[in-house]
Amino acid sequence: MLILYDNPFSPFARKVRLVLGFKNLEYSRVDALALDRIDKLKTINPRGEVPVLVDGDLCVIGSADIVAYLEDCHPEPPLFPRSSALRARARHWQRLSDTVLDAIIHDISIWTWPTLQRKDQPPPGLIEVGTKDLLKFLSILNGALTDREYVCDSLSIADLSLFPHLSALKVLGFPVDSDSYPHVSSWYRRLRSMEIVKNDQEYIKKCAAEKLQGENSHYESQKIVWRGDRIEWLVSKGFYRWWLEELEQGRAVIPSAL
Ligand SMILES: N[C@@H](CCC(=O)N[C@@H](CS)C(=O)NCC(=O)O)C(=O)O
Repeated sequence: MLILYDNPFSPFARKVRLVLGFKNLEYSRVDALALDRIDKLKTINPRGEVPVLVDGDLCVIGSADIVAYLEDCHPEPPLFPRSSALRARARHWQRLSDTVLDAIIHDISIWTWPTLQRKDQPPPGLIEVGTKDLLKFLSILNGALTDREYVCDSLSIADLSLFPHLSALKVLGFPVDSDSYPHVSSWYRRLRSMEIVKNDQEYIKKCAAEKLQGENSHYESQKIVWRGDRIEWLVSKGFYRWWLEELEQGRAVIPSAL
């Protein structure tokens, strides 16, 4: 039986859950970022990040590697298009979701995360710069979806990578004006009506009701685990002094590679 070291609210874990659903695979899941499970997670992934997939003796770390592993072991239904050009396009969009879209949304939404208890305000200008980049991303995606139902014509890893990030925007306080991005908007509705997406949404809702209510947090509520792409975006926009202060005050943690 496959075991997914999961977190209901992680977009990367969510991507893997959608892939497991798409391939109709059975698995069990552990909310590995819960405070009482994180030490166990670090024994299999020293970075302390989800998702991790365990298949017998094999441990696969990171969403893109997990997706590639599942595609190798269970090629049907395929997650990657047949033509080489479309496969390159699918990988491109998966990487853009994982590195660029994730970084922008992560860095501007810290103050609206239900799991973090930040009492301060974002550094001046951060939300504005992030919103501008987010809208630029949406505009590029809107162009890529012109005359297409899915990013690579038929449903692929590109769609399943993008969706978890974009579907978090409203909850995180960044609703998108659907009139400005009509192709993104109809693509989004198409994805949302899929059974695997609806089932996952139910799971997230249930976990939110169980774990995000009440006084005692199930998750780390003070420190943020920062990694490469998220730091890169922030630094490239000039917010390095703010981030250094976070590090010096012990509110920012860099994962251990080994
Ligand atoms: N590149 C990794 C990124 C995974 C990642 O950033 N996971 C975050 C959750 S979205 C995490 O586990 N962070 C540790 C923490 O928040 O304690 C992947 O694609 O799986």
